[in-house]
Amino acid sequence: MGRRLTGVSAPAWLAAAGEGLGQDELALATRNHGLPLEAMRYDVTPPGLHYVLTHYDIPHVMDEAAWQLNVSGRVQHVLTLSTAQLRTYPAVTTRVTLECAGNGRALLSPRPVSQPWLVEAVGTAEWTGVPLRLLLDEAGVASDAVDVVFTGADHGVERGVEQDYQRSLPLDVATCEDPEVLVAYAMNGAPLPPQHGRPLRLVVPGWYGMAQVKWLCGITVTDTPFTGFQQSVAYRIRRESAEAGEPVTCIAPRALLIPPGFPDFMSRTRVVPPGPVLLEGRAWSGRAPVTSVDVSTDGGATWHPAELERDHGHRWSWRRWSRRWFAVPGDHVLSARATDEAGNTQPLEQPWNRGGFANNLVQRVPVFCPDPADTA
Ligand SMILES: Nc1nc2c(c(=O)[nH]1)N[C@H]1C(S)=C(S)[C@@H](COP(=O)(O)O)O[C@H]1N2
Ligand SMILES: [Mo]
Repeated sequence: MGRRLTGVSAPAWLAAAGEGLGQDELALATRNHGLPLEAMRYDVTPPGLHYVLTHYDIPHVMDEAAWQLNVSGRVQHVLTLSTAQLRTYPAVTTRVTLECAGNGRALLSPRPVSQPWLVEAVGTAEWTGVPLRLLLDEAGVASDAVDVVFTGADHGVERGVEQDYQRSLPLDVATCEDPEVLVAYAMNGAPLPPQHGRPLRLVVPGWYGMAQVKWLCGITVTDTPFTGFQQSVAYRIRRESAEAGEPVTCIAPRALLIPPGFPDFMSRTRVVPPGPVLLEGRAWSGRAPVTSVDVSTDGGATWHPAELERDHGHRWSWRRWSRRWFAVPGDHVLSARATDEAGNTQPLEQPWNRGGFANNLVQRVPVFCPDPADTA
């Protein structure tokens, strides 16, 4: 792991009961924006509306032609590839929904102090690149290999540890054919934007965001499990800080509503005129295909099945769901709940861990339906 820099060391901590967001959380929130939920109307998120999360700084890549990707470690031949060389390999395009593992964190109590996501750390893009398996085949992975470590060109300090952003995948995930892990150079048919990893990033369908290493410059095959900061300190599910914890891996099921009606500027409460309303949204799971979505319009007291659109061949993308509702004057709380083929579903009570990871508590959308008789 990296050098200790005690001068800027800060432990991970939890906000005290009732403590508002601090300026440190605000600084992260202004850098790392979420998906405006109304943009879930698009099957593929338009550029600029996809959520963004960057731990350190976005690297300034002046000359894409000079970028090099090194494949090394427990391999027979070290590869050094330019972005132009990568474009000569067979290209694969996959529509993938990415979600940050910390999505939902700011709604937890007590609140883990970090990037304060509500529920909007999600987006869907068409990623084009080279299957990682082809590069590993060409390099010739040694028989004692266990992990593949991915290094980004960004550098920073986290909890007192100076480091490059690094994450690993087990060899079987890295060399899988379905889903194929991609070394991607295009997003929605265009070169990667700077904030999404220009010029190269990893795309691991079904896994939470931390695995999708941006500004990818190194791939190292190792014969021992990788124990870097983002693997063994961050991104672990723990209730107590002393626990080793379980690693964060694939995305738990979640359904979100496209906000109905129109919003109040400050509270974001939705105003919905009385009458028929089409409730609709998106649902996804990285663990198994979503099999059903249920909707509640009474704060979770009763649930009714929604119509779930087919995946149209895009297993790793969110899917549209909808259900008709007849809004009557008064206050309502709307929710949607996804269940996948493996029986994973969304909890109605908050699941809690110190990092606020893999938190898929059902969304609650307060709605006010005005009485037409009350016009002043
Ligand atoms: N090099 C690098 N890769 C990274 C990160 C980072 O800080 N540095 N953040 C990760 C996290 S936590 C998330 S959620 C996703 C976000 O990807 P996006 O910004 O393209 O949506 O990138 C991942 N890849
Ligand atoms: Mo993330």
